[in-house]
Amino acid sequence: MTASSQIPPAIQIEDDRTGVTIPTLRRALADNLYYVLGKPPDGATLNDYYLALAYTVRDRLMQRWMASTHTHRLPTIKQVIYLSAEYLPGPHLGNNLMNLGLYETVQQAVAESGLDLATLLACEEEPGLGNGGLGRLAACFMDSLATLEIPAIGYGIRYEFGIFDQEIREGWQAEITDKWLQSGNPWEIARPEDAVFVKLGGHTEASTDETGCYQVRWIPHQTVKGIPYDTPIPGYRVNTVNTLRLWKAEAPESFDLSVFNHGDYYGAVDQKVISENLTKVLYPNDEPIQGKQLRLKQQYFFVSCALQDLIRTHLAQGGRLERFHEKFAVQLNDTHPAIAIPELMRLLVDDHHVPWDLAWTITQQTFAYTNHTLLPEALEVWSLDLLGQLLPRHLEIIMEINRRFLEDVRLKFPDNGEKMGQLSLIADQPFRSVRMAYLASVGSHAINGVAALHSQLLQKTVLRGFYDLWPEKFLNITNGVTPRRWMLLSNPRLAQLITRRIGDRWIIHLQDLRDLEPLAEDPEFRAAWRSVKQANKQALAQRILERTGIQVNVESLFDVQVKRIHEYKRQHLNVLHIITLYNRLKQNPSLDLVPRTFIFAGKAAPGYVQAKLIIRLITAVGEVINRDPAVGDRLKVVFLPDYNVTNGQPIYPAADLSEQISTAGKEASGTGNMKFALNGALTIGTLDGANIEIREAVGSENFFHFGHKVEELSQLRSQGYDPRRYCDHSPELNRAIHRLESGFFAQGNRDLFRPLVQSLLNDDPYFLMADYLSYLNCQEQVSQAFLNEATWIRRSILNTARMGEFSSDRSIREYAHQVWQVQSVPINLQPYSQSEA
Ligand code: 73E
Repeated sequence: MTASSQIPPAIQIEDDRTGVTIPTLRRALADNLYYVLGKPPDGATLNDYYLALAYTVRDRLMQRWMASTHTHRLPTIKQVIYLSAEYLPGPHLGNNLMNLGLYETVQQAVAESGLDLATLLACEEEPGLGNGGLGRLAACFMDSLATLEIPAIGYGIRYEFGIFDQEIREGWQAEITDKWLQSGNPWEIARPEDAVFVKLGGHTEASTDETGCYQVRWIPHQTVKGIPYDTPIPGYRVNTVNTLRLWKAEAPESFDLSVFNHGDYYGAVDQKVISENLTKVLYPNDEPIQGKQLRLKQQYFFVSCALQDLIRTHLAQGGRLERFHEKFAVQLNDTHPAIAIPELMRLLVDDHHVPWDLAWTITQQTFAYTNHTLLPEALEVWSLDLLGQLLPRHLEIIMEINRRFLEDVRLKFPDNGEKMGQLSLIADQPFRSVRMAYLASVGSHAINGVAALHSQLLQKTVLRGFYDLWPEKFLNITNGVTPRRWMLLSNPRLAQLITRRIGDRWIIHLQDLRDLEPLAEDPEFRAAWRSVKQANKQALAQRILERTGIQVNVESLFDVQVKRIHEYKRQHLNVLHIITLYNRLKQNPSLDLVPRTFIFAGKAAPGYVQAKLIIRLITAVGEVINRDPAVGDRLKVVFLPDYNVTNGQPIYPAADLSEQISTAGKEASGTGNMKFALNGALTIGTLDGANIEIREAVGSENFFHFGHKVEELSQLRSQGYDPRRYCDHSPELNRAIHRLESGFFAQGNRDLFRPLVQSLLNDDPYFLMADYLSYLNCQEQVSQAFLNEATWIRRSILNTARMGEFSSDRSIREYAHQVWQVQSVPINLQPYSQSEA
């Protein structure tokens, strides 16, 4: 007998929690339905089946997740800590199936059990824990971190109510509370054993201890308990499974017994309600929420939970606090978590008795700050009053950071009192407040913007003084999107076509899409490309019909603008174009016009009156145009309700034209612009945010650009901008504005759109009037280009082929090397007991 034949054949134990054959998956599904959900197959709802399937998939992540967590905790391994008040991961089931490589097998297993995977996937309520681009970016980054096998934890808030669901009622936005947790969340695991306590309010007391050391004690008014809920974030076809850890606030005890015993039952329950309110709801605003104490509480709460969690695990692993920054690289997703800087100082100095100077070095080495906006109204400040009430100790620490910082400034620029005022973390006007972007800049070793133009403007405007002080701290890292969700999952037809021709490495090396370039000349490939686009348009048309009752022509140009509704994003400029085309048709009914379907989607902040009016404008223009027989199916205007990750997925693959038309200098980056171009839409856009880099990448001949540049707009402004002048010089603009003024789209009501018209005619802060003509001419070029199908498809292929650099994998590699100094850590899948040995 040979040695090898003595080894018994590998025994395959097909465990119901790990096996991936079809019979095992079917058994696991039935098992989870019965034993986890307590439902017999004949009494189960579709949602029960969805939950059973989700548990079946979660089981198959568990070994990788535990191995990753175990490995990532080792003191020698540096971990990325992403602090973000928002995450928009989208539905997990489809993504997890794909990343595990189980999509097709599970589809078949489910089918053999008499179910349809697509129907089960549709049961999942997505976690809408963010407003828009910033939260979605955090989710793309979590996907890329795991795929690149970089150890990471995302910390955030487990809002009980996420972003509201949007309905359109009589043309207006109506907000419906989001109930994402209502039917159970199979992806999260509560970890009450890891709870931490967070102090709020009260006062501080200074003393000198027996060794003569100055000490400060914070005596809080209230304490809340933070309970972590963990969600696994698996990488694509790797063993790494990172963690998204979201915190829920609870009362420290269910009942305040002393109050209860005194007979004040309601008073006791009150405390519980007050605590739980903290993480009850996401502020549905993509601008900062000024002056709201609850918002500051939310920010402080999750940041304090996160830092306490890190210090605890670090110490438990035998780590030393002097080395905290060698174990963790903490990224601040905008200023929302910037209170982490004084909080880490407090934990180090007050709780762990680290000397101030050392604590400050550790803090600066730990944090890095990403700025996402330059809009002046969006720069966060907290009044000293409010901060002092809620976080008295942090206010003292911020004042001390500022005192020391300004002392350094004074030494560098003696006799320059003005400089000190400019750089101070404390603003005096219009009220005494902390400038959070300044605090984040002083407390971080790296500061980045999210697109090349944005980073330049950041250095020249908002953070100019800090750039002059420390140019070496500043860098640009252009945003990206994950090709897993935004191609593979959302555009399977295109993904398959591409993979058939160039293989599947592009999924993790998006630059490989370059190999498609020569195929742009191949008529057969072009035909296949066109078929995919048409099938995607057909699928979207079907959804449009179901959701809005509007029948659209799939041969028409699908002209799409989907994003938050905001004046600077200029959805109303798009509308002015639509009205102009309509006017032309009314003037000349036999006009040979390239048929278009205008598709809009996006939520308006509930308190943003002008944005809500823009939604009403879109629906009103649609109501008139869509039913005008003189128009036929040459123009259609659609507003798709409730834009979110789920509803966005079928939109990008079906677009011919991507509208990226913000006022130059206002959109920090944009990421929708990337999703469209990656899926083969051509862009019409201003030279703003990442549009500039997209245009450079795809080639200016494959991108329709228009509008004033940043410098041209500042010139216009300084010359005394007069929007009415443009009306006088353009009869078509004049006519379009007149249509609005006359009440034509509002059943004769001349008041309805008056606020919009007045804003355009009187100050037009976003320069719609100045850019109108250029936009119109550019749209004419788009129409002409669309008429030539062969060259349009060629350009579409070239867009996709050249979008490789806009993968969030590239962004994350840049953060890893230039900011975090972290490496990939492949995860070994030995059974846990062996890896312990
Ligand atoms: O340009 C986008 C950018 O692509 C920017 O407006 C957005 O961040 C995206 C990702 O970098 C953004 N969101 C917010 N600030 N910038 C924001 C502000 C307050 C609350 C919520 C979100």
